[in-house]
Amino acid sequence: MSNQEMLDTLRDTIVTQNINGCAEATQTALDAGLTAVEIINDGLSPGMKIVGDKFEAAEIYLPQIMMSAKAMNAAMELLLPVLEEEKGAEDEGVGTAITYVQEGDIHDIGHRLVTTMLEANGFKIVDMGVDVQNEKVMEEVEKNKGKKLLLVGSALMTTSMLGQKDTVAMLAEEGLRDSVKIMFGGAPVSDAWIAEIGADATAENAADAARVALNLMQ
Ligand code: HCB
Repeated sequence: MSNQEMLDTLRDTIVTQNINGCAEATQTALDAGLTAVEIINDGLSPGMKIVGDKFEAAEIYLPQIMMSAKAMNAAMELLLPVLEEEKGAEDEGVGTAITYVQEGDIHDIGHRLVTTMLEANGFKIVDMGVDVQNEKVMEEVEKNKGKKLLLVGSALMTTSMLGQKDTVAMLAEEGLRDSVKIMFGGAPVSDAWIAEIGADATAENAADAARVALNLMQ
């Protein structure tokens, strides 16, 4: 099977909610020498994009999305340890990253991928999980004040994305804005949004997030 055929198979297992097939296809691709980043960016994520578009067009419903997410998670069980190995730990000590998903939002697949990539690139991680209130974020930033600090927020819905604006405003109100760099991401987040709310950067995917994060820490 060619690399492209393997990537197409990975995409299709997500779209057809084939949980076992997705794990098998992931292992096959790893065994054939594809990197975890290629498998995610060029196989699994395009599948998730198709699923999202079908949901929006009312061609599929929530139970099907949940099964696609389970297929993605089955792949991630195999990929997360490989991602850490692929990057190694030679860049240790680049900074501390506080990662979280905005209040009201439980989409955690992208958040977990970004968190893993940052850890693999030498960041010390404080993972606050999903559905995190801004007040809790303030507490965590305050606690880590004085370190080389990066706030990494995800929002997958236009509603939860609005909370990012409040995050930046609250950091300014509490006198913490200069203590931390801010990278926000997730499908609805754009460069225009980052500029509007006064955050520092966004990133397209987990590999890009690691690159942007390292730049922000320089
Ligand atoms: Co969900 N959902 N969902 N969903 N869901 C979306 C996000 C919609 C866009 C689907 C659609 O309508 N087209 C939509 C949001 C619409 C909107 O607001 N614009 C939506 C909706 C509406 C909902 C519910 C409200 C549905 C309902 O209940 N009626 C509900 C909300 C629950 C809640 O959060 N309160 C819901 C539930 C679910 C699940 C539970 C079934 C499941 C999540 C399972 C889980 O995460 N454990 C789910 C899923 C899987 C999706 C889609 C299909 C895929 C998301 C995903 O995992 N993508 C998504 C459609 C889509 O996004 N196109 C759909 C794959 C990952 C790898 O990509 O974008 O998350 P990512 O992360 C990337 C990238 O953004 C970047 O790097 C990551 C890695 O490459 N990145 C960052 C992420 N964070 C970053 C931070 C940084 O600083 C930098 C980069």
